[in-house]
Amino acid sequence: MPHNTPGITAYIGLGANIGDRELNLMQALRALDRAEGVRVIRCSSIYETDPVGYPDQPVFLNMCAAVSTSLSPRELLALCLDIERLMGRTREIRWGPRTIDLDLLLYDDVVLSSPELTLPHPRIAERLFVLKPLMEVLSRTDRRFACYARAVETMEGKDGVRLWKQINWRNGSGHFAN
Ligand code: GSY
Repeated sequence: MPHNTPGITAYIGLGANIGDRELNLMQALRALDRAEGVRVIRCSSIYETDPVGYPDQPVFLNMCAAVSTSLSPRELLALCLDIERLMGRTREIRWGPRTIDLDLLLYDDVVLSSPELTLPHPRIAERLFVLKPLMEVLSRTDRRFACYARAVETMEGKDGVRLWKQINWRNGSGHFAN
């Protein structure tokens, strides 16, 4: 997608808890940014987070990216699944460890519920490991901003989500600077 093409803004949550977790996140971001019809426009900090759902597994690194896209929600979901597959993600245990996880959290104002995709992602407001990084990149004009900010406030003080590293995504260049 050319850099000046206006696109829909979507938000993707990334997580990894196997192998070189930071490298996995960076590779997934680059794969998103290089894909036809997608540009990464903002990246959150990286958080180290205790596992939720299946506690007996390594701690995660989680972050969130805002992307501008000309893909449809289903095309963007398919891209996320392709990147997971290419990066060797397997799904042996439902809530289990993974080299990379890409969750389509929000796609513009779209609300939909189908067997393969629900938007907004149904568990955003219950998961501090999603909300904390999301609030760093979510547009302040987004109509859900205040609601998610309140959800973070109610969960603040709970352990399990620690700032790990700040990164600086140079818009469109695909490079990071610290
Ligand atoms: O839904 C994403 C995969 N996942 C995670 C995660 O990314 N981070 C943490 N902390 N716990 C998780 N449990 C699952 S499932």
